[in-house]
Amino acid sequence: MTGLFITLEGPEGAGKTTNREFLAEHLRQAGHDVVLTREPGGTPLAERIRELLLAPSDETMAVDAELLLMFAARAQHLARVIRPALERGAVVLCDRFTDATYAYQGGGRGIGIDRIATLEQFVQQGLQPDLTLVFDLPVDIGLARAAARGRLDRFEQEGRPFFEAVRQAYLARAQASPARYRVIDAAQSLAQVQHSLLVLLPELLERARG
Ligand code: Z5A
Repeated sequence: MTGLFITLEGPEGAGKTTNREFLAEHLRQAGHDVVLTREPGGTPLAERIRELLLAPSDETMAVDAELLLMFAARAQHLARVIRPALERGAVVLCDRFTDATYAYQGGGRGIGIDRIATLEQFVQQGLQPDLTLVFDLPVDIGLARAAARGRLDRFEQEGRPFFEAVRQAYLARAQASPARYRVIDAAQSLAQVQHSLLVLLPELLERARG
């Protein structure tokens, strides 16, 4: 693998999608082949799994079914998009990846970390992001941003304790492996957040040059 795999993580409304575009623009200006993608999703089939995962339903989804669907979508995404892009040397900017599974299914739903780690190894076979940007912000701000967008998806209908657990799980992971993670204060104005990203950009470009 010669490319660079960067993931953007954090709770809802943290600005991952907005800032993914911002970073892509700067990396492209520097001459890099940039692939923008997201999870769950990123291929037509994985996007269909995403619809299953996000649609509110009268039938409660079992937590194990949710976990397995996340990894099924990920297996497809890795095979069809992420691995081929990395093999040709591209920079992959992915909106959420397995850290989200540890945060939402682990922290939020209470699934044991060892079970998630088993699936992670099975599906990823050692592939990990080179760098993970965690856009951190207080739960209330994220929920207000999500609510302002209108109809809530199946995850966004969860209560405050769920999102608090998600946030803490992200922060714990970042603290445990500081070499891979950069935590960005996403409660700042968009201009301030993007200034923080510009400060990080030389490091990203350096890593992308390999
Ligand atoms: N999920 C999971 O459970 N397990 C997994 O393994 C994976 C995912 C991979 C879908 O993800 C759901 O899947 C997600 C977790 C679960 N559940 N939830 N909830 P998603 O990434 O598609 O959903 P999302 O996080 O809700 O996306 P989002 O709300 O679009 O968040 P975002 O991409 O971080 O934010 P944004 O779209 O860039 O910005 C949101 C709004 O805030 C927008 O109007 C911006 O203009 C505004 N914004 C952004 N930054 C700022 C600042 N700094 N100030 C003010 N306003 C801002």
